Amino acid sequence: MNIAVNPELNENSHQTIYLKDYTPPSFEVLSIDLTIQVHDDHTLVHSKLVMQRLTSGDLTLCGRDLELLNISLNGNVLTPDDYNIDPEQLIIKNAPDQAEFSISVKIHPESNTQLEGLYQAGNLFVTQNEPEGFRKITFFPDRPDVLTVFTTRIEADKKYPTLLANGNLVEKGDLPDNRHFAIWHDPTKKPSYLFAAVIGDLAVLKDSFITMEGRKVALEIYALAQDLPKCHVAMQALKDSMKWDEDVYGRPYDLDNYMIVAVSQFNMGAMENKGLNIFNTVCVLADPEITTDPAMFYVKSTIAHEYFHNWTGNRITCRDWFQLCLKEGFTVFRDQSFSETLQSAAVQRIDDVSSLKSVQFAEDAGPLSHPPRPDHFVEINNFYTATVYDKGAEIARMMANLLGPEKFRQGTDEYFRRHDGQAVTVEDLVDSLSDGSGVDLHHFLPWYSQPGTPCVKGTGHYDASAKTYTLKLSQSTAKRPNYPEPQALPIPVGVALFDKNTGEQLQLQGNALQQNGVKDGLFVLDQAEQTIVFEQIHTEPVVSLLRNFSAPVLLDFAYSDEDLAFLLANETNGFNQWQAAQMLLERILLQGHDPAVYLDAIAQALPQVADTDALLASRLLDIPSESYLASRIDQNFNPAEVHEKREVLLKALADKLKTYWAQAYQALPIVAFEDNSVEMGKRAYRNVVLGFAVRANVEGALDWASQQYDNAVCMTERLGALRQLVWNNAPDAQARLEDFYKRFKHEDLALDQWFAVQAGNPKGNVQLARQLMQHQDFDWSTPNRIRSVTGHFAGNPILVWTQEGMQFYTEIAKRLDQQNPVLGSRILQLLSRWYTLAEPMRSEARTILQALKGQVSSSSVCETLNNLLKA
Ligand code: 0A1
Ligand code: ZN
Repeated sequence: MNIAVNPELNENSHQTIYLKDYTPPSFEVLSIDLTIQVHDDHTLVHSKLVMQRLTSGDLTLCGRDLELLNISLNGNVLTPDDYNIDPEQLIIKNAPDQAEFSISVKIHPESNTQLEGLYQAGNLFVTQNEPEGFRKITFFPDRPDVLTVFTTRIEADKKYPTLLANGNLVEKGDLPDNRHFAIWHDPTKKPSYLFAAVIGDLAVLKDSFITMEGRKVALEIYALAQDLPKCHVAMQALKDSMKWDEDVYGRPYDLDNYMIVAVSQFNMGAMENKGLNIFNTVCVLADPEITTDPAMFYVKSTIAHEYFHNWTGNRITCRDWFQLCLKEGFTVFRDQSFSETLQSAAVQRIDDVSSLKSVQFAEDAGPLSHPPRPDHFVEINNFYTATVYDKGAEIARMMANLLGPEKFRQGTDEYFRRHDGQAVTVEDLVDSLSDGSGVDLHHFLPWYSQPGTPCVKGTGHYDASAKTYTLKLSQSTAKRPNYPEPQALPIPVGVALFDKNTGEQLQLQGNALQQNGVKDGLFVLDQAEQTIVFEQIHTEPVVSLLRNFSAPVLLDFAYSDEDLAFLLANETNGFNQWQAAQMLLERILLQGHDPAVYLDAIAQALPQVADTDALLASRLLDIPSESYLASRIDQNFNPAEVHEKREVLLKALADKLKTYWAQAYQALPIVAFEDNSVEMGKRAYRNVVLGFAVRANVEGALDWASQQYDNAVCMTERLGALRQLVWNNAPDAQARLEDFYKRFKHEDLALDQWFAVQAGNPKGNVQLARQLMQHQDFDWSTPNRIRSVTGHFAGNPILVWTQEGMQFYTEIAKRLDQQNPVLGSRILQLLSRWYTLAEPMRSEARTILQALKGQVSSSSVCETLNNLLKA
């Protein structure tokens, strides 16, 4: 019977699932034996499931797009009278307490374009089962709190020599008809979302790691043969991550092997399947010639992220998908901490905060706002969001900072001790951290369930005669529809005082201050309003707040512009210098402040920072993006006006330092490539300086760009130069674009950059983006290629927020609705701020979005569209 029904769904037929309705599974699965037989035009999946009753209730097996061939229970063939089946599940009536199933289904990976379940990507068959892909492979209780032992037999034609699944290889051999098989056994219990299989023809890079317990782990990275030389960076990052998790968290790896497979068609970055990670090529392949420094850094941090999941995600997993931030938030915090060891910690924090503010704050300010632990969803795929990942990481960070390294380690030790092998909740994490450290952290729980970005407001007053500095702080969070009145949250506010005259940092330690709740410079604001008095302050101070971005909040403190300029010059932590610059810039760009104070301050600070830390200098020149500025404007948003203001400021900054750019650029000649923080800093700074030099019309600057392109020894230099040429319509632009295409047309990831640089051209237009999507190398089956156009075009709100721009995105969402709804939904989310537009654009936007209704039917795209229209 074919149950692969694809009914015309409308918004009402998609079910909303609530956290409050969670019920434990009624059966456990003691083991599953899977046989996957791959053929050119279909795949057969046979499973033997041994199940045992835990509680009363139905025996439910999830299944989607499966053709059920036969099913037997405890040796008896079942007929349709014995079960209820619908497009989502199979329910066994009156199931016995011990149930052994044999089930055979037919599936079609060769035509699976959604990239969930088992799918064919080129010559490779791979799985993606998080969150609910396994139900597209076979019938199973596909929920994260059902863990079992998997044994997997894979059979395929010998044209696919690589047959992989989780665990240890126990047997392999030949079969008739030029076919062969491999049997894998994973000794650890795991939920179905961590199951993986790979069938293809791949080369492998091998290495090994000796754990702190003295066990040797075989490390293998599988990729197409031509990509194997690009796997060394990832291999080193894997070994570094394994060592770091031992050193910092005391967590060794458990299995005998760790495999990574590179796949070019993948919806997300990578996937932490137990012992068999599957990676988007963009997150694993790296070579200076085709990979920019930030992209190479992304490879290292993604390798770390997936590796760290082995403890935070796999050995301890989530009870239900509402708890997604339990594994994701904590793991992002862990990968960010690891990445700090690879480059300047200040720059790592700048990059993490900059992305938090431009993506998560924006998400939380609009119709897609949700708490890190949502309490309902229609499609869980829509909740792999910046809020779940990045705000989730900030919550873990706040608790870690409050405890300090030693107590935090006691807390995490307790978490791993209590819950290894279990599927748990956010409460379980907070309980463990509290009990292990001896510090009660339960007041942090509301951070997980309350949406919106809190705003901390404040004033400071120095009393010269009393020698006191009084800080008044208050917090507020905007109420969101369908959520209760927001409550005050515990907000750790990093505080330092600097002597206004000398710039020296003042000591805050002392009894008086401890009584006031400031410990080691961290004050926890946990009421609606609080006052703190610093005593024995002998000279007038400037306060630095929210140091190192101690909480994910907006800060609105009554600084004068001069105070901020002071902090830009005198703060001892590079992150705080950057933050001071950003606050000044927001005042100029959003509140119309005079830029003079900023321009003088940056002109003074920059050369010195550049000499000591070029990477930090490259970030100090960050000007808030138009998208970020847009996220701060809640009504009457006029994209052209924001663009113009930003351009004027950029020009003023470029002109202010016109002579400096020339000097600075000449002082940074191209040298041999080295992968370290210092050289990466120089490359980043050279590109930023080049951009300003071009903007300031420094004589010959566009020729420098052409020369930099021609002499480049790595992609960071080549692409940095190409961007200037293309974005400034330089006479050389076309020739260099053609050269780039010729050089890299066989390197998919480099070709993505070729698409991206053109799609992201601020002087481009929708027509150009559409043309790129008509190009012979554009490929609708590869999400990276689609994103290289849609994602980079979105960097220019002036182009997006036009009728043509919005239509461009809704057309793509419509096209992907059936083909790849996960991707379609993510692309549609780019329009989430439509309702802030000034009229008549706002009404036009509504009309365009409304026109999409009825034309889409996937739960992912429909849920996003419905939410957008609720704004
Ligand atoms: N758990 C992965 C992210 C991921 C989520 C869904 C996917 O397919 C729809 C793929 C990967 C991570 O956090 O790395
Ligand atoms: Zn993750």
